[in-house]
Amino acid sequence: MFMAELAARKHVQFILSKAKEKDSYESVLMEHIRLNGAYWGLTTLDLLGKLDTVDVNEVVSEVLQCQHESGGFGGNIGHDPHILYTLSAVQVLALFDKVDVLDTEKVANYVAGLQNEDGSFSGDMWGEVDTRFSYIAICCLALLHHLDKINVEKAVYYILSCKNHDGGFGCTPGGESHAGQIFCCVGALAITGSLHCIDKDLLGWWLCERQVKAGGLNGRPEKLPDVCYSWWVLSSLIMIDRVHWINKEKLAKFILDCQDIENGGISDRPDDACDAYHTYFGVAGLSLLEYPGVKPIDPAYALPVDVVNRIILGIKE
Ligand code: GRG
Repeated sequence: MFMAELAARKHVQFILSKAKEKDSYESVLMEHIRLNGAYWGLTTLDLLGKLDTVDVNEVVSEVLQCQHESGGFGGNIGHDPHILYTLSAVQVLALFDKVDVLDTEKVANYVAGLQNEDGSFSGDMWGEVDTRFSYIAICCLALLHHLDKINVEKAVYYILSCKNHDGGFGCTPGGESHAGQIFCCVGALAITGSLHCIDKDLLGWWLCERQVKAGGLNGRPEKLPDVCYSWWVLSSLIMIDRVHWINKEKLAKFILDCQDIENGGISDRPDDACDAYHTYFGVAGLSLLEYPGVKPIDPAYALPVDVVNRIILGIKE
């Protein structure tokens, strides 16, 4: 089924070299989201079977240095806490089976404290509300075994209030449907066992229309395809059991065409510059497509399946 080949070794080198860069223009741009970068890079390495090339203690110590006294995590050392980086911290520790280095109750209290009266979640103390934060809170609390700290029913109700007539979901009620927000809403509904609240055929139709002629996926109508939507769209289609509605071979070819086979890395579209974000979502997309040699990833938790089995189901391999 797969015509082109994944340059896995090159991508591992690309990720490892990005982690070491300290002064490049790109690393300065990434500074405020270092924990997100760690999640993208380390999950890529795990999916490619190379997580053992990094020093666990170094990673754990770097993650812990980003924790704030409130229990939440900032994007880098000394930065203000935000729910976005708190999930990345928990996911990175989960990859190494090190969630227990945390005071999980304290982290969970930080996340739960961001739930609003209407069931929605703010990203931090400044109050911006977005369905991204609903997903993050639910995913994070599930990984910490503390979903009981929030009102799940209200959280689900709020997410459903962001559902549109086209079957998709937006950031807030009435917000335009966008594949990234759809992943968040469908993921949160999957984790809380609420997928029956979705019209799967209607949403599946909207999602499969995201595939353009070249095989790649866009995030909403009339937009250009981008490798990252291989994750946001495909994971959602898998969760609602409609992945057979897109052409998987053409999508795999599009992702593989976005590789830099000389220097490693994957870009948004063929021949653009590569970065850790698109490399991760490209490899994660191939994982969802069951590309040989890439570990399977869980579409709701966005972590390798063995990691989710260990944490959520308590299955040790
Ligand atoms: C653990 C995988 C994981 C995610 C955590 C942060 C988050 C939860 C989800 C983000 C979902 C999201 C909104 C993704 C979309 C990102 C993106 C490429 C936005 C670009 O939007 P536009 O409007 O681009 O600039 P388009 O493609 O619409 O032109």
